[in-house]
Amino acid sequence: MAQILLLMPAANRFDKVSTRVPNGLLAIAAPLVRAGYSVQIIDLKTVDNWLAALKKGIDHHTVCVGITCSTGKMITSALRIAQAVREIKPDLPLVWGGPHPTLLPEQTLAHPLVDLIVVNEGDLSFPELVDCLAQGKAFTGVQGIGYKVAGRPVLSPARPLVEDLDTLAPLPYELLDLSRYSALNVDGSPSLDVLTSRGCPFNCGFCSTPFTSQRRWRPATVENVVGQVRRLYNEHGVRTFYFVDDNFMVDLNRVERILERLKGEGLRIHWGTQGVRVDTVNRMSDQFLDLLENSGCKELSIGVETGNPDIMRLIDKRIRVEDVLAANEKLRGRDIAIKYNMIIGFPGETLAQVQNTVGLALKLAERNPKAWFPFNIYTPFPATPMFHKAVEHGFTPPESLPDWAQLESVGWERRLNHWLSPQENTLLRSINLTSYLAFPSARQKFNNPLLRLLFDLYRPLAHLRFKHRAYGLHLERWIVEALESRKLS
Ligand code: B12
Ligand code: SF4
Repeated sequence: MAQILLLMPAANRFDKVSTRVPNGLLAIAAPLVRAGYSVQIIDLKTVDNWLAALKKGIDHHTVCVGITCSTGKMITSALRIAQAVREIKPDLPLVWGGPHPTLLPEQTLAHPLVDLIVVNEGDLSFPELVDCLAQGKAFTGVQGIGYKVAGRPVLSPARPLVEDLDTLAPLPYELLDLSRYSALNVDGSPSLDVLTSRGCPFNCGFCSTPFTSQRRWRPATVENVVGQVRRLYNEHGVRTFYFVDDNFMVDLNRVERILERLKGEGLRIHWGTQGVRVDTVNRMSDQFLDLLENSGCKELSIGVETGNPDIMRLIDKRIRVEDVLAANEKLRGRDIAIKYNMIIGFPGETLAQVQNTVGLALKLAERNPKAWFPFNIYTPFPATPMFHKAVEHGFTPPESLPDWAQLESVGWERRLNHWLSPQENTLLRSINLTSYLAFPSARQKFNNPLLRLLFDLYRPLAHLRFKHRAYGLHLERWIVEALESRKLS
């Protein structure tokens, strides 16, 4: 039987903290399994010896190897695997897909370890391409792919986005050992990421979703979402779900109907979601919030980004600091962890503005003890509205696939040109590390018991540092960064 091998490279510090299921690979595996192909997924986050797994996985039935890839350190891992595949079976086509090849298709194709790419959604393009490869037919007529002619990158016409998510094949979870994954550790029960919609109608300056989704939000129906949850609940024992949509709550009525249906069917779950906007929270009624809490909601991940009106405008967030404070008042007092995502270090942002954002976080935490605040350092991802602003401020974009590995969201400013002075950068890195570890609600993110114990031990010190902005002699940061740079080399 013709066989396809799909590979998830390793990424960064978050791989081990909370090991997330590779939904992109499951999505492209689904139609292949339905069409009768034998599909294998090797996830470097969960296998102990990926090279041995690769050697075992490739045989004369293998049609091609698919590699998913985001911008950043994952590229280094992806190239390493691609090189290994070349050495095992030199004529096996290497097909790349995912965020990075989608955002920079020609440059990705220019690398010798990339034979073909799928641009943007692969649900329809990839099975068509695989059919062509398996049957030895020409693939140049397949929409949404890239290939090479005489070594030069050529892109086929773009494929329209999938409009009706209900038409997609069910995800083949049997290809993975689900016990190795965790999205949110509420009570130690298995937890998994699930997608209920794609796309987002907004246009935030740091985000590439407006580019890839063309600002079109496409929801699966209530029946489809409940069916996905029911299946994971009954067949795989999953009790905690994390909805990883770009924007889960565009339609509050739909969320309400999903939660009512789950309750009606007796599916007693815990759940969390990313992709919640502040203005959406401010549209929620008390009844709706009661429903969230009673239906087992354990975390809402909300994009606040900054505590400064000028930066809010710069990033086109379309909310005000007052809206954030109002949303916090609505959410306080409930048994729901609130993850307020913050970004610091935007081009042109002053240290005083950074400290304002820290101040906003402390104010929110004072009113709501269930709040926590991962502060990330702004990363100029390609194809985002703010990318050019970053270049204007001194960012030198990498020019080849291997070089984009340096734009790893954790630590890119230590490797590429930017606008921050060394002192500013050091401060931002200290805020970044301590913010993740300073608040108790972050605990349920850790699925590794040893890391959870370390978190418990270190958290009081992290909180002291964050609250008093005391980053002198930041030994912990040196240790973490030294360990990470050793892993990078
Ligand atoms: C869930 C999610 C996460 C989760 C889990 C990610 C995971 N499972 O690995 C968490 C919270 C951990 C996370 C973290 C981060 N994320 Co994130 N995340 C997402 C999100 C919202 C959904 C991913 C998903 O499941 N999509 C659904 C599947 C079906 O889509 P997909 O993976 O893109 O796959 C489709 C196509 O790309 C294609 N495809 C994918 N792979 C392949 C492979 C082949 C061979 C082929 C043919 C096709 C193909 O076909 C698939 C089906 O159509 C995306 C946004 C988005 N809409 O994709 C951001 C996104 C991927 N994340 C992003 C970022 C920036 C981050 C962080 C760096 C944020 C931060 N500062 O901390 C971190 C670092 C993550 C890491 N380990 O490197 C960016 C990536 C930008 C880039 N240039 O790479 C995105 C695009 C968000 C954005 N709009 O900016 N993330
Ligand atoms: S950050 Fe969130 S709200 Fe803004 S465009 Fe991206 S997905 Fe949409």
